[in-house]
This record gives sequence, C-alpha cells and structure tokens, in this order.
Amino acid sequence: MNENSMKEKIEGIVKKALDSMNTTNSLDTLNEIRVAVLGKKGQLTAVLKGMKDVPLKERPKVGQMVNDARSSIAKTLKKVKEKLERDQLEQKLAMEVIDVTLPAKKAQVGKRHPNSITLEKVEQIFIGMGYEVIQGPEVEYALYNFEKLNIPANHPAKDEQDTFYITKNIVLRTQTSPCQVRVMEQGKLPIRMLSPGRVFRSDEVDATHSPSFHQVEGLVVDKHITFADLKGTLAQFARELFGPEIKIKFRPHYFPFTEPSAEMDVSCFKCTEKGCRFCQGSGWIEILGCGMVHPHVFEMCNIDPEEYTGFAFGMGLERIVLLKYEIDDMRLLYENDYRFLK
Ligand code: 2U9
Repeated sequence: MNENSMKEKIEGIVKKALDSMNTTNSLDTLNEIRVAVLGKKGQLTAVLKGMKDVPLKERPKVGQMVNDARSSIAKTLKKVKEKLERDQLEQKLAMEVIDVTLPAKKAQVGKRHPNSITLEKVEQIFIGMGYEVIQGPEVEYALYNFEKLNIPANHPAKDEQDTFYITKNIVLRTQTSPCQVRVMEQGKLPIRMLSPGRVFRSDEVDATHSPSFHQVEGLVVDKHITFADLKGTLAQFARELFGPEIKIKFRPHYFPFTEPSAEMDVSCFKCTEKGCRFCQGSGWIEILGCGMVHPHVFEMCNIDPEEYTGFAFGMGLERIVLLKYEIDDMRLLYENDYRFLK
C-alpha cells in the first residue's frame, strides 16, 4: 500500500460517511454511522491498523490524513446531531401545543351527602328547641353500652353475633345512648341533648342493613317531664322535618332503657294515608323509638328518679334519609357513586 492508494481509500470512507450522515434523519442511524466509521472496530481504525504495509516514510502523511478524516467526520457528526435534536424538539413542541381557545373541561362540583344534609336538618330542629348536640366515643365500655342502659347480662343484643367486641369489656358502640349516660353521670341538670353518631352492629349488608350506620338519639331530663312533653316535642320535630300536614301515632313497644316505651309512626307523606307501596299499604311509616327514661337508668347515674323524670328517643339516620329521598337501597348511601351523589 502506498500513500496514494491509502488517500483514495480514506477519501472513499469520508465521502461515504458524509453522504450517509447528510441524508439520514434518525439519531439512531447517525450513531450507527459513528460506530461503523470512528468506533474501535470501525473503518478508520482499520486503516490505521493497515499502516504496517505502508512504506515508513509515508506513514506520517497517511497518519495525518486519517486524523484529518476523523476530525472532518466528527465535525459533521456534531453538526448533524445538533440539527436532528433541534428538529426532534420542534416536532415535540408542535405536538404539545395548547389551544387556549378550546372550551375548558368542567370541574365536577362536589355535593353534600344526603346523610349530612338530613343530619344537619334534624340537628337544626332540635337546636331550635334548646337542645345541645353532644357526641361521644365510638369505642365504648360494654358497661356504658349495655349495663348502665339497663340491658341485662343475658340480653341477646349483647351476643357476639350482634356486637363487635374489641375486648371482653370494650365494644364498638351499638347505639349512641352511652354518650347520654356519660352526660347524666356528670350530674349537670337539667339536660336537653341530641347525640348523633356512627354505631356498629354485626349485620350482613343488604338493602336495609349495614354493619355501620348512624343514629340520632335525644334525651331530656328535668323536673316534671311527662309523656306529654315527649309527644309535643316529637310532633313538632315531625312537622318541621316532613311538613305541617304530617300526623303522628304512637304504638306501645318495649326497650330496656325506657318505661313506658313506644314507637312513633308518621302518616305516609306519599299517599296521605290511603296506602301505597311506600308505606306497605298501611298509610303509616315507623320513624323512631322513644319512651320515658327508666328509673333504674337514672339510679345507675346517681339521679333521683323521684325528683327527676325524662324522655328519650332514637332514630336511624339512614332510615330517615331513605324515606325523605325515596331511595330503596341503603347501599347507595355508602358506595359514593358520583351519579348518585349528584
Ligand atoms: C338514655 C336513656 C334512654 C334512647 C332510645 C330508642 C328508643 C330507639 C332505635 C331506633 C332505631 C335505635 O336506630 S335504631 O336502631 N332506638 O328506638 N332509643 S329510646 O333511649 C335512651 C338513651 C339514653 C340514658
């Protein structure tokens, strides 16, 4: 190999490399060209390896030619790489362009849950009658949840099948009444209180049951409180919640913590007592339980039942919500389906 044939070979490599670099529009291809020409096993390196066949005095010249070729190719490589990167960026920016004239996506506005709306309404009615809203713990001593409410040791409600036990003596409250026991024990009389809150029962989920639901209970303790006070208060409550035309009716019932006890029905606001699917043909809808506080409950809270009397009532919040909103499945209240909440 002499200087001229080496020159020809090097020029050939350079020309081919420049041609393919100037015609490609891919950064990957550009890199492949770099490796093929300048890489360790590339064409120019191979030329250097062939130097042993070149006469000694021509070698510096050939070496210089290889170096020139290398820097010329590197220069073009850099230029083409920068251009391709610029093109790529411009393409990306063009694709990501934001049309500020397009109409904005409407944000979905949250709505209050039917439970919250109904609870607030119930609270407002009783606050209007001078009641205080007082909440208690959801994890309770069994003593406060059962015994202090006159629920005897062998009562079926205490069964593990119905109650979630944390320990032998601690439960998830099955009613909000223990909160009222705590207030009575503090001994500040008279009392007019409402205790809303979450309660727990070991129930299977279906259209009318859930292991966790909400109760609103009320308690009034003062001198000379009678069943007439209970009746007047709950009648006023029903009128404010369901409308002035509503009628109420009491049916005798049994609760361990009240005596006498009753359940209160309201006239069906759908069919006005004619009987419909809503009231199961009876014209009446049960909405709460109530009664005069049992003397034994007073005694356990160190209140003298000879001096003080009182009434209490309790209702399931979800039951009222289902009635008011004409919903026939309680599960809808817990699933947070946006279409329902809307
Ligand atoms: C004290 C004394 C008495 C609260 C009462 C009811 C009647 C009642 C149920 C309605 C449906 C619970 O949500 S429900 O499952 N409640 O019928 N609750 S009287 O009586 C009390 C409360 C506290 C110290």
